[in-house]
Formats: sequence, structure tokens, C-alpha cells
Amino acid sequence: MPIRIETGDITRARACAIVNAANSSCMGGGGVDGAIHRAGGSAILEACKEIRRTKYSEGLPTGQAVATTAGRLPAKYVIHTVGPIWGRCGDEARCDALLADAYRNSLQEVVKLGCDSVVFPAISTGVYGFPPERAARIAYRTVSEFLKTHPDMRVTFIFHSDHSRRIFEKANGL
Ligand code: AR6
Repeated sequence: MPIRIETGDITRARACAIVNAANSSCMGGGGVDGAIHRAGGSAILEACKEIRRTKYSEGLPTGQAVATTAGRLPAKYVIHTVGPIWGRCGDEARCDALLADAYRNSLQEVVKLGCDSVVFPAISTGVYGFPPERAARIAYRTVSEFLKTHPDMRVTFIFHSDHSRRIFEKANGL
């Protein structure tokens, strides 16, 4: 299935799963994370707390992903992943690899949940400062690679502004 690209608010997306650009605490924050927790309600935070009590007591490592309920959101699940903080990965290649991990591990969670659709925000390109063109190429390449083995998955990238969307499209020659 071809990758879809949209402008809008991820909290309104009607997909089986949406991905949250979280931080390792998994306890919420600003940007997409704040919007998802606000719109989804306390069920998401409760599920995150349970994850912190059990599987990830030290916090969710960068590049990993974990699923929770989506609470009141139209989606069924939220996949929380932690993108790299640009400039804090040791070197740039490591940052690239960690961003690809965040996409790949999120997609793996989506498959485990039995979902056939997922919507991604532009992970790490806000507060975490990853250069948007560079992030765009990594995101598109990682998802395209995944779709070779999962051709029926419907993957959408959603951007908060037409400006960010155009950066993504241009970076990928779309
Ligand atoms: N729908 C779609 N995209 C959005 C939305 C939305 N509702 N809101 C923002 N964006 P960011 P990061 C875009 O900062 O860089 C949080 O505090 C935004 O324009 O949300 O991975 C977390 O708790 C940008 O392009 O995520 C972490 O501490 C993109 O989503 C930290 O920020 C990602 O921006 C994670 O930083």
C-alpha cells in the first residue's frame, strides 16, 4: 500500500494505532505527547505508569516502543516511542540509527497488536531538534523498507503544518 502523507492533528486520526513521540519517562510532556495525553485522557497515563512499574522501570530507552490503550482517542492504541535528541547521541550516525529504530520498533508493535493501519508524527523534529530533512529521509526509508514485507499495512505520516509536510515531501522527492 502506498504511504499516505497528511497535514493535521494526530489525535484526530482514525487509525488502529497512532505513534507518540514520547520521552523515556513515558509520563507525558509537550508537543505531540502533550496533545495525545490531553485528548486521550487519564487511561493512557495509567497504562504508562503500569509499564514503568513493570517492563520499563528504568524508563523507555531511546529507539524502543511500547503500546497502550488510546483512551478516548478515535485510534485503538497509542505506540509510545522515544526518538533521539539531536546532538546527544554521541555522533550523527548513531542519531540516525536510533531514529530508524524508533520507527522500526513502533511498526513491530503495530504488527504485534494485529493492526492494519498506523499514523506517525515527525518523531524527534520538534523539541528534540533533529534536522527535519534528515529525519524525513530516515522515516520514509525505514517505513518503505518495512512495507516490502508488510504490503497491506496502511502507514500515514501526519504533519502539524503544510510547511513541515512540504519539507518531508521535498526531502524524499515526492
Ligand atoms: N499532531 C501532529 N503533529 C504534531 C502535533 C499534533 N497534535 N503536535 C506537534 N506535532 P515534538 P520530539 C509535530 O516536540 O521532537 C515532548 O515534550 C511537531 O510540529 O512533539 O520527538 C515529549 O514529551 C513536530 O514536527 O516531539 C518529549 O519530551 C513533531 O510533531 C519531547 O517532546 C514532533 O515534535 C519529544 O520531542
